[in-house]
Amino acid sequence: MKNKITVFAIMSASLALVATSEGISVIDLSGGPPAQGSANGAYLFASDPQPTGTGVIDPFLREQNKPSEFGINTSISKPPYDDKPGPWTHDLKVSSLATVTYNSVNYYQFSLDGNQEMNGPISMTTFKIFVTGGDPFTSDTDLMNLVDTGTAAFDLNGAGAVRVDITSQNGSGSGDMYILVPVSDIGTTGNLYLYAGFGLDSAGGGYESNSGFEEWYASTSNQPRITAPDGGSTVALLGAALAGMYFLRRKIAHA
Ligand SMILES: [Ca+2]
Ligand SMILES: [Ca+2]
Repeated sequence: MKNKITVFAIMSASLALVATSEGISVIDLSGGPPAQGSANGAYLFASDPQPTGTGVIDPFLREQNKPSEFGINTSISKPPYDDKPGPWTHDLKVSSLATVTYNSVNYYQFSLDGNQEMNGPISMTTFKIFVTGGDPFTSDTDLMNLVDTGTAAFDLNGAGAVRVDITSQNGSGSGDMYILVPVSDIGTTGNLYLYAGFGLDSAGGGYESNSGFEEWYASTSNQPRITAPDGGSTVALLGAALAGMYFLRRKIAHA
């Protein structure tokens, strides 16, 4: 038991990941950089808002509601959930995405620009990516059916419930948080649908959504890529911690 606590302490020191009593892991990025975390193969980083000119970034999903909100990117004129229709909520081809290499692994990068009252925090409780072949959906019913019954190519909660607390800054910028999702999970072709939800977690913890819309954009061939900070030491620390847990589990299993 003592070893277990030690390993957990190492993990806590390297990543902003804390297990709550309800079994929900909390990645706390609400303090801004250099906070970071990891869940189910993805890496999440707090980022500083860096003002960019109109047209430099190309959002593909805007969603807004309170006290919780869900959105999915689509070019359907009357999109479902809490999507904000318009040119900044639209279909997205996987092939348009640029890859970001982090610790020798290729990822796709999705950035979030949150807008909350008083620049307050917001909690992300759902982050799923679906990939479909053929033409993009033109029916909101079909799209919601995908969310309800489809198998996600990537699900941040796929290895256990996760809540991500994120700071928000006013105005458009390069975002308050970005997430790196393994290319190996998504593939290189098809239509990409990001289904993202914000608000309190299932145990009532975290921060509600409010005020202005949350906005997502992806790193594409003509979009800025953000360099992941601390590209090595933290992940190496995590690797050491995970290796420690692995050997600890083996030790327990063989005891
Ligand atoms: Ca913001
Ligand atoms: Ca908001």
